[in-house]
Amino acid sequence: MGGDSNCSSPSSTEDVSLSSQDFPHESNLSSRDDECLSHKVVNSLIAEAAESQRLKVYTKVLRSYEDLQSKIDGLEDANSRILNLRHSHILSREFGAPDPSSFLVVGPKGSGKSSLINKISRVFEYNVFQPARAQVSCNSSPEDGTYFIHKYMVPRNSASFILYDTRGLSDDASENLKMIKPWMTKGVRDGELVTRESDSETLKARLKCMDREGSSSGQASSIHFVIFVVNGLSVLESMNSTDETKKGYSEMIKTAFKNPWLSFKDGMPAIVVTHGDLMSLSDRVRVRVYLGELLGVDPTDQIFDIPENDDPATKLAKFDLLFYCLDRAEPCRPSIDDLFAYKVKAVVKFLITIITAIFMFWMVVGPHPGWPGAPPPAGDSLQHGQPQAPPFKADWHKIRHLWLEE
Ligand SMILES: Nc1nc2c(ncn2[C@@H]2O[C@H](COP(=O)(O)OP(=O)(O)OP(=O)(O)O)[C@@H](O)[C@H]2O)c(=O)[nH]1
Ligand SMILES: [Mg+2]
Repeated sequence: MGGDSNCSSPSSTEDVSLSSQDFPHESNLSSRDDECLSHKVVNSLIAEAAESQRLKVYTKVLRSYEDLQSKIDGLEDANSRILNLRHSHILSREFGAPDPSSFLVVGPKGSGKSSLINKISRVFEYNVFQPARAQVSCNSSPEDGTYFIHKYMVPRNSASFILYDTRGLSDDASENLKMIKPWMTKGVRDGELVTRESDSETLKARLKCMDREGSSSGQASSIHFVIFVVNGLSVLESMNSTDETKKGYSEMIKTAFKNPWLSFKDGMPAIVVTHGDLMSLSDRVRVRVYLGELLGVDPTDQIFDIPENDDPATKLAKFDLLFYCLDRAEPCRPSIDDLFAYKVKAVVKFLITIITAIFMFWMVVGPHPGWPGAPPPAGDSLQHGQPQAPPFKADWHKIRHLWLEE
């Protein structure tokens, strides 16, 4: 500690040639001792306060798991509130409704980004036979994983919101900056290949083969908020380890998380901790408290524990995450009122089109006797006593020369 270095006793190997005035007087020594003592007391008080604060946060996080259990009754309500944001693409194209909120899913390689997309997507699917959407890498080979940006509308085919799966972050902060900045400033393209300078030649060649259709075309979409995914097991290992490589995981996520391009003004990304199903509850709580301190965020509010479980509490954690992100992406998201207004606009436009079409048809084909505004049929004038035109009678003998050339 900083204070301790000032309190070291004078060395016995000090230069004997120093004159007596160079040595501290007795009175000075005692005041310095007092100072050291007060430093130690202050430091121990600070350490105690920090520990009690940590304990408080730990209790709060632990309680948040109990709160999830008590909120399970609201599961259906949470589901329908998100589905109410369902956004028809025809609606947005035809009537200029704003795009649904788009969230960029980022995190270290193998942290569970693609799995998280499947976990979230599954919440809105009632057909248990629906296959998983995002490609999950099932071994730890460094060459496997997500290399292309993938767009996932959730629910499938009619988006309430959109998730973008990305390539894992690099250990090199400057490479991450180069990768993230264009996504956040120019937008992301579905199917875009993400390569890095440090990629091996074999990997580059393999990715080129995989990118047969070319990835640079297509319209770029803006990102409205970021979800930062970390592997809870790796965080736990790095917390407890003295091994520099394992400790490096925490440092890497700290640097990447603080990347200013991932934040929206003061709004830093939501953090998702995966692999909780492989940890004890106390370790899951410790990981969240640790991450809260490391990244400077509230672990109960901004860190979401989403393991590979299918229980109602995990489902609620997914909804909590989505509400958090939708709330932060507020300025870009169409409100339910907006969507109602767009739907009314759509119905009015549809009615106007139908009426115009009927009118045009009426003008071209002419009025049918039965239609309003059409002249009454011939029999009607007799009934109403109006004068009738004499019936036409042709004298065939007088006009037959017109055809027979006689
Ligand atoms: N037990 C458990 N395994 C998980 C969880 N999340 C992800 N995994 C596993 O972790 C491995 C990597 O998951 P991915 O979803 O492919 O990770 P990723 O972040 O998309 O990986 P990259 O695309 O390579 O960056 C897979 O074997 C997943 O099954 C989790 O919450 N619990
Ligand atoms: Mg992936």
